[in-house]
Amino acid sequence: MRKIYFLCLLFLKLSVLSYGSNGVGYTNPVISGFHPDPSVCKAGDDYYLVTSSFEYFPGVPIFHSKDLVNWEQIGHCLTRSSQLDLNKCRPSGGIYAPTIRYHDGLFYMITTHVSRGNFIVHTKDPAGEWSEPVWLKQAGIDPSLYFEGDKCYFTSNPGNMIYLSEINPLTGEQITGSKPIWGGTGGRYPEAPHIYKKDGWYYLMISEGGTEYAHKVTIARSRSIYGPYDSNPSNPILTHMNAVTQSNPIQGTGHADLVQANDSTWWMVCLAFRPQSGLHHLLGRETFLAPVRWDKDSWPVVNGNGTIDLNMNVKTLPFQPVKKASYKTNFDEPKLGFEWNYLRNPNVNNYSLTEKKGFLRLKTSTIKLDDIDSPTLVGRRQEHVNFTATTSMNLFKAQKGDESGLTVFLDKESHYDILIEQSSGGKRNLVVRYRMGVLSHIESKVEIPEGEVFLRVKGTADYYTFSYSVDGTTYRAISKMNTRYISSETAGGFTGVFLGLFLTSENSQSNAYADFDKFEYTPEI
Ligand code: 6LW
Repeated sequence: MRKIYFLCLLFLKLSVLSYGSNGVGYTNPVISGFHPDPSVCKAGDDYYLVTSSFEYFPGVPIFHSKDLVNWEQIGHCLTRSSQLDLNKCRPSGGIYAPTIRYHDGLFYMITTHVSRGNFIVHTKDPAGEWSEPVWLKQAGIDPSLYFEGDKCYFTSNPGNMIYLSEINPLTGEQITGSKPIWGGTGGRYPEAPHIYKKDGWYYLMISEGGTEYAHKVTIARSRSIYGPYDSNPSNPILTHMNAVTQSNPIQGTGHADLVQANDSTWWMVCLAFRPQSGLHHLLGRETFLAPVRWDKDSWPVVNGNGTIDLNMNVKTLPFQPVKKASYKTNFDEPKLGFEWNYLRNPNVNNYSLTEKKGFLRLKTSTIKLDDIDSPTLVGRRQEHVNFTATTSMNLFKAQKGDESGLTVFLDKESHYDILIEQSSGGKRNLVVRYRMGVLSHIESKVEIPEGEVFLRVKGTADYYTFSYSVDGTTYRAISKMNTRYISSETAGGFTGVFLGLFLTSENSQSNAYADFDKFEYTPEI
């Protein structure tokens, strides 16, 4: 009896430890690394969040949480080429700004393929497969859905106004004409519209100012969904464009979505970036969280004063920890984790986890990292400013012109590579190479013996340092490059840095393959 009593006590204690009742304070960003344009919805006790994926495949990562702070990726909404065709997709083209909503037992995800238009997919199981897309007539980016009764309203921004129409979300049919409803408060690029209803008001929240330093969130309301919408006299409700936040490590706050939690508190998710090395950011735009209250005139107030911080000293929902994506893999699982992505639609025959157990085998193609195509490349996001990533690999059946290694990749014109290159006479070189715009530069080249080699990149705010080892213990640093040249400010675009494993060949007859034994990403927080 005594034993049972103690076991019960222990169980109770463990439950309290892992499902902490405190829930006070959290750290922003809540999803780090390139995860922009967050949208969130609630289904029962569960919260789901999606972000943009541009030219990467699968498309639209989806996360689950019970407390809005701790998020676990549970899959992607667009996993099949029939849903997402990224053929010849330019860097930062492809999938922009998804919205997720839950209505009547179904999850809907609406997004833009920037070269094709807006579409919706739906599912009963957000961690499972989503439907084939239905395409919509109304143009403009940043589509959103608002459900009321049996009606579904669709907003997007064709031009400098937010437009509204009624649609059938299962067929894509547009039921009413597109009506302009609000143009914001005068900031450029009025976008990211979402409609919510509270206490008889329709609230239309948008972003303005562009995704850089002038980014802001504004809101208007109306008694009718079609307007006229009156602007909140206290707009913007979130921005870091003013003097008060000029030293804040978070900048560019905008593109937000609201959700009301189970305990009736309101929360906002938004994107922002964290400048490093002067005013350069590397991790793309990330997902942040802020509490929202409603003031006496029924307007939302974000985190007390319309700004957010890295350390948020606010009461949260009770924490429920989640399984975090692994930072280390020995490639002995049957599948790669959701954190691994391809560039455009991959040729799946070029990737295998089964041909040699415990290894990721890459097979060659003549498509280069610099092509608008899908090279043999699989990577994961750089999620921390300070990190070390190490992989061990070997190259087989290689001929002159075959090369394989680790790339620090922003886009086809902005990447730093550490690789093994096969040269003539059966020789092998370890090379560090930079691609910056039209410039391509070989920084180091050293001859190395055949066999396994360990490649390492260490990132800090200012530099990526490249080193290698032939025994896995002693590393030789051979090159150091500024982070800023592959930052969003220098290179442009909407994405963030990926760490990718690749293999390419000059020769279409090459049968080369590379076996990667492990990939270890160690954040330094
Ligand atoms: C997105 C727009 C934006 O469509 O950037 O910052 C665009 N906001 O809303 C691409 O992420």
